[in-house]
Amino acid sequence: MAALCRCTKPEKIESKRPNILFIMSDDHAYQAISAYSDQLIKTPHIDRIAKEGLLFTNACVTNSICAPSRATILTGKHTHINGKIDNKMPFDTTQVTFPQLFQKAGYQTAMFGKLHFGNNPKGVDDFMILPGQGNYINPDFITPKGDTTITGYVTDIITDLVINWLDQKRDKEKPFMMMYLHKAPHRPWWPSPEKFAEFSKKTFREPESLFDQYKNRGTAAKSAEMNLLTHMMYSHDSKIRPETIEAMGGVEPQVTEFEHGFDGPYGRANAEQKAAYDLVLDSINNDFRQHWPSMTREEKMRWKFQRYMQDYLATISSVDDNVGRVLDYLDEAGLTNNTIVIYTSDQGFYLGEHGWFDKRFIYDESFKTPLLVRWPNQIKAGTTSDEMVQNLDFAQTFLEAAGIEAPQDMQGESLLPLLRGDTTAWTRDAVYYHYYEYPSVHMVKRHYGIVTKEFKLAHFYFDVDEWELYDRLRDPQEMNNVYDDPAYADVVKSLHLKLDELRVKYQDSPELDQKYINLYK
Ligand code: SGN
Ligand code: CA
Repeated sequence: MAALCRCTKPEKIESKRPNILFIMSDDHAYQAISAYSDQLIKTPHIDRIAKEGLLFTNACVTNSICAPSRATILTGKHTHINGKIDNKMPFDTTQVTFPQLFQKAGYQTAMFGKLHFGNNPKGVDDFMILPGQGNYINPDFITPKGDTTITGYVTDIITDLVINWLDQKRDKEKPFMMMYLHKAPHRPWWPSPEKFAEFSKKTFREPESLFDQYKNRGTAAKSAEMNLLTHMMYSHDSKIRPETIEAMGGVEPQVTEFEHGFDGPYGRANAEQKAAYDLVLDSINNDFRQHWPSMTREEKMRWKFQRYMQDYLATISSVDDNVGRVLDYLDEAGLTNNTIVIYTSDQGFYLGEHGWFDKRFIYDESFKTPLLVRWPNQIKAGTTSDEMVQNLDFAQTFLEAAGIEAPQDMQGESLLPLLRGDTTAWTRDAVYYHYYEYPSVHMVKRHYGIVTKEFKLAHFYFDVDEWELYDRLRDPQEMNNVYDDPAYADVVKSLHLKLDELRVKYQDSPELDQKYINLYK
């Protein structure tokens, strides 16, 4: 109504529109956020978003891998429609993305951090993005004015850029839409020297399924290459110097090994930074040299798990500190009440569950993603929702919150009713998932499926033709594929029908499956 009233100054209307601060990290498992579980790490600053807002406990992605998740977030469309099926396929930049719509509607828009594809994001007035995966130490950035390198630790630097833009560059009379995109905690997990020292002394609780033998599962789980013992690399991941391995006369070979896995990140550090890392590296390497040769397979698995968690969680601790800095800035600048703050990840991650690291599967740890939303003007503090929401829904949510019309062909649903606590307006009872990047790193087979709060039905295809069904309530760890269990015959039948309906609703099809197989060759 206000828009029709000539007596209202445009500035006034502008100032009522909410700001959007979209914070996304890369590969941040919900198991590593204390608002979800405090077994591994305390993340007080990220938790604050849920404490003062809403925690989604059943949020998930449509395709658990980096660039496709980002393309889905930007376009509000499933992978098979926006065409960004995997990390390799180019992103069609002629598509409408939600930042373009915000820009057109008079918002100031900016993007800092990891985008993963392209070098000229559309719809943002200002940006500094990492090329590709980016680097933890002294990272390079692509900017509208050319490339630059900044000395320091990536998580701190991205945050400095965000706070500096909010404080110095934005027009304070206009609303903003900021995409604050962390590289952490993506592999290879290089913490800041201080966090490296702190976390390398900690011991973490092992997941129950660390020694999973993949019984009662399909071929895909058995053939995936993401096992901590057999696929996590000595140098690249566990930070064993090549010289240490040489001095030991070699160690048992891995399935894959990067020649410069260690030197890639470490080689970027300057002398002072190296000196700080070296203290911790020396102790890790000495321990490895002394104990590794006499360890049993089980002990080796445990050692690798602890090394993994120490570094992965240390990078998250930096993310948490930096999220705290930004939340403090919002408070100081008086922006808190009318800014929608979202914390999410591009997908979940395995932290030793099923013996794994990485993601890709429709199984819970990688299918689900953290989602915490704060908007004091609209969301009741300390609430939770277990509705099945997806990264597909973000664009329409932000657009509706800003009063901008969403294009008809976006495929998600605005989460605004849920944010406002109105569950009756929310009718979705199942979501659709489709993963494509195979054959490729980690060798997770192509699959699509349907997930409800109770069940998960997935079809693995291409070089297999296998169906899996999990009872999410009775078997939350997804250890038993009950697809052929006669007790589930009715469930199988009804989920097949529902899956067919979802494929039609979202316009996916056997023809498209084949098209993306052909394009991949
Ligand atoms: C790299 C990682 C993989 C990871 C992919 C995709 N290897 O290839 O472990 O699955 O990225 O990650 S690494 O040796 O480079 O660390 S994604 O988040 O970009 O999809
Ligand atoms: Ca990722």
